[in-house]
Amino acid sequence: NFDYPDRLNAAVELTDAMVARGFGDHTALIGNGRRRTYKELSDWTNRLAHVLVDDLGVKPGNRVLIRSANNPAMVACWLAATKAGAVVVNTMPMLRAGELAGIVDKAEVSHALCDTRLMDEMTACAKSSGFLTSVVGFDGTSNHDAELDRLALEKPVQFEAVATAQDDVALLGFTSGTTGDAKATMHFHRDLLIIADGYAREVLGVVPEDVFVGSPPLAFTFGLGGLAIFPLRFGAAATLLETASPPNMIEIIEKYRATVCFTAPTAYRAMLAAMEEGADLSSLRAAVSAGETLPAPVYAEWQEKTGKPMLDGIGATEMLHIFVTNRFDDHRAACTGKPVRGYEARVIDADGAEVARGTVGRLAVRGPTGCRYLADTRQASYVQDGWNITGDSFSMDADGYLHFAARNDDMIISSGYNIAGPEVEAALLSHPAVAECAVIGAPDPRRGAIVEAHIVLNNEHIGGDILIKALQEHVKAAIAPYKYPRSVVFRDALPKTATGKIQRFALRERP
Ligand code: 3SK
Repeated sequence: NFDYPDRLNAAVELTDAMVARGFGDHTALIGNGRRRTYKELSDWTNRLAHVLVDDLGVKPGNRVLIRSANNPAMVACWLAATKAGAVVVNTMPMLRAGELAGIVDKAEVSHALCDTRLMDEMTACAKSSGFLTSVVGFDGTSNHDAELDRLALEKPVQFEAVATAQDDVALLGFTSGTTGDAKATMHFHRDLLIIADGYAREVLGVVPEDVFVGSPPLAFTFGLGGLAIFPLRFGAAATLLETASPPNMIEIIEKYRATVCFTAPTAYRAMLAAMEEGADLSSLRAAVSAGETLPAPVYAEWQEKTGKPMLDGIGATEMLHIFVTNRFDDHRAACTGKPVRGYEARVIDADGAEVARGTVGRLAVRGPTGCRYLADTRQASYVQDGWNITGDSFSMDADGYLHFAARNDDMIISSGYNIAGPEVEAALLSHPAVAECAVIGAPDPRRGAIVEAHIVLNNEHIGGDILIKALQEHVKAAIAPYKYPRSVVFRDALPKTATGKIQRFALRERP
């Protein structure tokens, strides 16, 4: 049971309420080389909320976009906008103007708060948008050297947060569908607390002494939960890294004796290698792996080297966070575990009937959070009879443990990033040399999968290393650079059905 008052503002619960509960002097955020206590975070977010309401005219329900890498200022902006009753849209720092414009238009974003270092693409986006009324820069390095920071310094540290209802929308989480056509998932104020009071409390047993570290962007709900909501809900500390490469994470783990890590298997593999070189990860008590399948050897090696289990889990932006997971006292290799408290899971066939134990089918879940797409006809296929159909194939064994089989759709999951093949195809097709293309995920031992483009060239063009490089740069300039095809294969023709549809499965079936 998750019991919250009717009037509930999640940001107040994570800041002012923590101060009232005696955590004022505890470290809340670590980043940009300094620590901030809960009291400082509460004051900072109240000042920022004043700017949003008094100077920028943000009204409850307005959509506020935040563009930043993971840093304390991004967390503060998110909390401030939530205190002001806005609906926050967190975005990844690598997005280009065209991608930002798609989000702004879909979410009808009225205000954008942008790290000044990332302003160029934001400004370009603003020029083409009919919705944005203001774009304000903040200093992501926390030197308070940008417009938003300067305005905030003049404001009082008390702010009467908007008394939102527990089921008012607080967050729009964007996720790319298989078509690359982004979907926005709406999450209530209470949902932000449920993921902490469910998963983080029940599975991780978070305590105020915990120090969190990890790599997922705060713009991905996996990161927002794991690196902001979970620590702040329990008086713990969050370390925020703008570049969360494995070496940077290791440095932070060693320096701050971090106890809880959220990242993908690729990074854990690199951390295991670093342990061979003497890296000290002994402070970690919880290693959460999600976002891509955890290979059994990584799970086994982690257990062997640290003596602690790696907790594999599955979540979805639609569900907000992890809903099936292993536990400290109940974990197995090549197994995703059992539902988190409050959630139920079934494996069903195409007609919605439960399949026999051990049989692979579609994973369906229901619980206190669930999919609510913003104005999207795909809602009807994602939620059927109250069950969320996740798009993953699983089997459930005789003891009720869930085992991942495959992703049902065309998403490519590379190093924890979800990349929609059709979006990369569209970028490639805008290059004059490309006549036709099909993008698939190719297996890769380090990244899980890489983006592989199969390309038919226009007549006058000849394939080769120079053209491959040019195509890769072309994609990087058009869309977020991590989506570029690491592998390019030139072909005379693409396999097609009689009706002319490209048969991507034929490309995936490698000899
Ligand atoms: O695995 C995922 O894709 C995911 C998405 C949102 C939140 C949490 C997770 C693990």
